[in-house]
Amino acid sequence: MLDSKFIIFLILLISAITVCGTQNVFAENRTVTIPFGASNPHFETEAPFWYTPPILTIHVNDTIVWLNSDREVHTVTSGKGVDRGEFSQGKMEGKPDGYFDSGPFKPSQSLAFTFDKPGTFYYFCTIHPWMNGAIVVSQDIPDYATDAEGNKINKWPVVKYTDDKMVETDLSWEPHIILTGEQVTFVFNFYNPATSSEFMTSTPYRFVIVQNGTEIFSSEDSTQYSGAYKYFVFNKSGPVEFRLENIGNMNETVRFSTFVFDNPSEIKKEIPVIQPARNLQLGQETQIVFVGPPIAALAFIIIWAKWGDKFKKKRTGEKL
Ligand SMILES: [Cu+2]
Repeated sequence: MLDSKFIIFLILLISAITVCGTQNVFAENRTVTIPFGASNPHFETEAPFWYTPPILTIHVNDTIVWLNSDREVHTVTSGKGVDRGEFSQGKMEGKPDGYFDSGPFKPSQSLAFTFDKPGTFYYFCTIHPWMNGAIVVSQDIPDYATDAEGNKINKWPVVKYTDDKMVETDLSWEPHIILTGEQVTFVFNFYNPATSSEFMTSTPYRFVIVQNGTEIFSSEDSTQYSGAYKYFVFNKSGPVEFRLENIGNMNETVRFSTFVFDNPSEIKKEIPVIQPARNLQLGQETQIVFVGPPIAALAFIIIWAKWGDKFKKKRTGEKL
C-alpha cells in the first residue's frame, strides 16, 4: 500500500512540475537577425533592415536571441545610435544606456538577453552606429484587480478595519484596474463595526498614496457625513498603497494596496531610423518625395496667378 506521506509528496511534486511547465510555456524565445550587408550605411546595401525585425514586441520574461548573419563583427548595445541627420553630419557615436551590451560578436555568433521589465528599449551597433533597432516589452494586464501582493480582489468596496476594530473603512477605486495617465476616483466611507452604522458626523482623516516607498499624494480633510472621494492620476507603474490615517483624530490607520500598470497607449513607438535609406517605407523620409513636390507646385501656381499677368504683359510689350 502507498504511504499517505508519499502520496502527498507525489501531489506536491506534480504541482511543482505543472507550475514550472506553465511558466515555460508563457516565456518565449524570439530571434532578431543581423542580415548580410547591415554594416553598409549607404544606398547600395541589399539589407532590408539593420536588424530583422527592426521593432519587435514581446512580453515580460521573453528572451531575444540576436544572430549575426553578416560577414562583419557587430554589437547589440542598448541606447540610441545616430539618426540619418546626425550620420549625414559625420556623427559616429551613439549613446549607450548601460542596460545590455553584447560587446563585439562575430559572424554566426549570437547573444541572448531576457527582458524582465516592461518598456521600450532601443539598441544599436557601436561599430556601425546607424544600425538601430528596438524591443517593445509589453506588460500583461490582468482582467481583474489585485492587491500589491497579487491576490485577486473579489469584493468591492474593499473593507478594512483599524487595529482596535473601532472603525470600519470601505474603499473603492474606479477603474478597478489602474493604468498610468488615467484618472482614478477613490470613494471611501467610515462605519462603526459594532453597530454597522455609518459615521453620520464630520470625520477628520488624512488620505495618503505611497508608491515605491514615497508619499506621492496627501490630503488632510473631513468628511461631510460618513464618506468622501478623491481623484488622482498615476504617472508611474508599480505597487501602490492607499492609507487612511488619523481617522476621527484617533491616530488609527487603515491600508489598502493594488498595482498600477503602464498604459499600453503610452508606450512610445518613436524609433530613430530602423532601416537603410533605399528600403525606407512610405511615411518616413520618402514623404519629402511625395509631399514636397505638390507643395512646391502649389506655391508656383499661387505666384503665377499673382504675378503671371504682369510677366505676360511685359513679354507682349516687348513683341510690339
Ligand atoms: Cu555593426
